[in-house]
Amino acid sequence: MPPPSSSLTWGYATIDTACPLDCPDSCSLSVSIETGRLVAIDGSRRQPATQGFICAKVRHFDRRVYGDDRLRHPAVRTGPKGSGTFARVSWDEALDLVAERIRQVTQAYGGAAVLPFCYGGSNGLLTQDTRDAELFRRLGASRLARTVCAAPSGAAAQALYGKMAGVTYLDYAHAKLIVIWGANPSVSGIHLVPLVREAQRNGATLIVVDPRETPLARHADLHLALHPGTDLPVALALHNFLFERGLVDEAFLARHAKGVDGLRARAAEWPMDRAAGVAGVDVAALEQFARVYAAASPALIRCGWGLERNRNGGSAVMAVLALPAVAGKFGVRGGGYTMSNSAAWGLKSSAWIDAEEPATRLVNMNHLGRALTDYDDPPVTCLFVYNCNPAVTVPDQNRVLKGLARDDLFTVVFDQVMTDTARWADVVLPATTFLEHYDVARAYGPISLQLVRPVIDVVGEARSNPEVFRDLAARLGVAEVGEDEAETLLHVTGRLPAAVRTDLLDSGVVTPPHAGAPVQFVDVFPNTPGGRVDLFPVDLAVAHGDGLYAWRPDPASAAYPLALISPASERTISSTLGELRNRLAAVDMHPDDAAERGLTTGDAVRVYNELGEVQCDVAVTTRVRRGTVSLSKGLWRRHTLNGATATALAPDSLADLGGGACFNDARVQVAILVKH
Ligand SMILES: Nc1nc2c(c(=O)[nH]1)N[C@H]1C(S)=C(S)[C@@H](COP(=O)(O)OP(=O)(O)OC[C@H]3O[C@@H](n4cnc5c(=O)[nH]c(N)nc54)[C@H](O)[C@@H]3O)O[C@H]1N2
Ligand SMILES: Nc1nc2c(c(=O)[nH]1)N[C@H]1C(S)=C(S)[C@@H](COP(=O)(O)OP(=O)(O)OC[C@H]3O[C@@H](n4cnc5c(=O)[nH]c(N)nc54)[C@H](O)[C@@H]3O)O[C@H]1N2
Ligand SMILES: [Mo]
Repeated sequence: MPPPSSSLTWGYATIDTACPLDCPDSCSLSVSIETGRLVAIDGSRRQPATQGFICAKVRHFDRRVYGDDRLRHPAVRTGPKGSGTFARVSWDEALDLVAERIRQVTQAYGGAAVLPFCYGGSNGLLTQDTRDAELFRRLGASRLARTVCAAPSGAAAQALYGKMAGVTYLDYAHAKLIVIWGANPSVSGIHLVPLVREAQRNGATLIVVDPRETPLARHADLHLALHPGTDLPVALALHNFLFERGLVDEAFLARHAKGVDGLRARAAEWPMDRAAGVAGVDVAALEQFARVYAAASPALIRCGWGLERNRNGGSAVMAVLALPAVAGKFGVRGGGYTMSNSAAWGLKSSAWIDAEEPATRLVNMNHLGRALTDYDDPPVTCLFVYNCNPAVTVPDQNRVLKGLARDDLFTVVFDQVMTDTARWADVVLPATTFLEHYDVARAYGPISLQLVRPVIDVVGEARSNPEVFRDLAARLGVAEVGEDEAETLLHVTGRLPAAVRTDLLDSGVVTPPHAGAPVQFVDVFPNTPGGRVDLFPVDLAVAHGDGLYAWRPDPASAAYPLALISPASERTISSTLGELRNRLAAVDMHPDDAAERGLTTGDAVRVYNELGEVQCDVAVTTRVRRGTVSLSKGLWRRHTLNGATATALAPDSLADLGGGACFNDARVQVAILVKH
């Protein structure tokens, strides 16, 4: 076990730890401290993919840790809901109050009236699904379907391959063709970028499929700037091309796949010209893509999350991930696909959550607004938010805010900073950051587990998640008193395979037996029943009736003709670190769309639809395709003129698979507000 930070509160030291934030890379960090205070953070080489460098966000993490918005002590609301006025209280007072209210709510309505709400604050194994899950399960609280991200792609990857491990970053150098499909690693996983560029220098072809001209699209041999939500027809047209031209790896399919005919039949509906027409791309470019993909080996697809966030998202990801099977791209280093590698360890939190999951109501987190304003039997009367900032990150913001404004709703927000959600709380609890607590960081790009440890003195009275949930459980009489988070670390790691645990605690990092770089269909195989790729999983539940790989047309209307997408920004991770951003947000718009509306860069505009309106600046740029506008995800309410963010325009409809969010199905109109 590493020493606790208290032994380091004086003098200067450099300590190894890792970043557990919601990003594929999960960097290994070298942190310099002086007298318990953070001096500098940089990347190390302990986890090979980090290659000694990290993003600017985490390099400047001191601005969050010691910033003005940091929560330093518990507080209770003193003004009207949402006014953001709070008075300091002690932890005992705060937790007694929370326990008392939870007791009242569960007595009046039953446990299901309590809704725990958490998602992406940390990808660590300790900050979610440990003591929190035990508490809420024992209370019989409503369950949360965590669907705001990766639900459609997760369902697709599970059904096809049983979430088989994918190609890891360092193997990108071996590829002769790299397809970056709906991902923007220049922002969302920066360690992939130099490896893609290196492969290009070694002669690899680069294809980018994205409605925006991302930094890698500018360096690509082919940029397919398709209309948002049209990946499914494009991928099916590629399959159809392979099937029709006899470019299919029949031997591989016979040995390793099932459901080929189902996929082939759906693909046959998409000749090149039909798919190109729907996607708004050049037929010749699409054909070139098909030819290049069929011919190249090793050929690699990095599938991101941009293509899942719409009504066709699950089928789109399935069709994309099915390509290497149909075209026979597996079995060589640098060939195959990368999606999320978080399942590569086969870890299940059920191994360490010591409480049965109750059969209570399952609330889809994309329906938070509905749950707060519409659900009864029982009504949601206590909302407990942690690791999440739903006031700005889940669909249908206006409905969410309406719910948070309910006077009869008791809201607890447990966070590191005064988020937009915390402002609506009745009780605010201060959380530690990953520099102040233990965690286990699990990468989902590379394959690694790393130990996260407290390296600086805790700021103010902040406490870790396991500590607070255990304390609350004790106050509510559903657990023993007095466990701290180091004990939770031992508890969770004690349920890991022995070799993994030893490596993790001794060296701080562990990569799997296949050295963290599996060759698909050589070192790893589908974890599906029968061990085969299932190209047409018949019992996969698809929303919307017409089944798997069925395309649903664009939701645009004459009133709302523009597709609004909200991709990741380099300044925040979802909304995390948004408190440090000061500039007004701008919506990106193509020059032709801007000219039609008489708009120029710097004008203030209204971006609106039937759900809401965002008032912000416009930036006129050819980096977004015509008919598409783009406004970053993760903005805070202070970043727009009217306090609304892209989620105010996002419908709470669900994707075809996994109950996923449809952020990119927002269709909008844009009009002038104030001329520059
Ligand atoms: N700096 C930073 N890093 C992050 C995050 C962050 O917010 N900031 N978020 C983290 C999280 S939570 C996640 S899930 C990952 C996401 O990682 P990515 O998947 O790389 O990020 P996204 O921004 O969701 O989408 C990537 C690209 O998809 C494009 N796109 C949008 N709609 C479509 C479409 O219909 N089809 C296609 N082909 N492309 C489309 C967007 O223009 C964007 O360039 O990144 C993680 N890393
Ligand atoms: N418009 C639009 N919105 C989107 C998306 C989109 O494409 N478009 N994509 C979405 C995606 S990909 C995702 S993943 C979601 C993420 O949405 P959220 O789950 O809301 O994630 P964050 O915005 O990062 O907020 C996480 C919060 O957890 C807090 N936190 C971090 N660590 C801890 C801890 O140890 N303890 C406690 N108690 N709190 C902690 C952070 O301070 C932060 O305020 O957003 C979604 N929102
Ligand atoms: Mo995400």
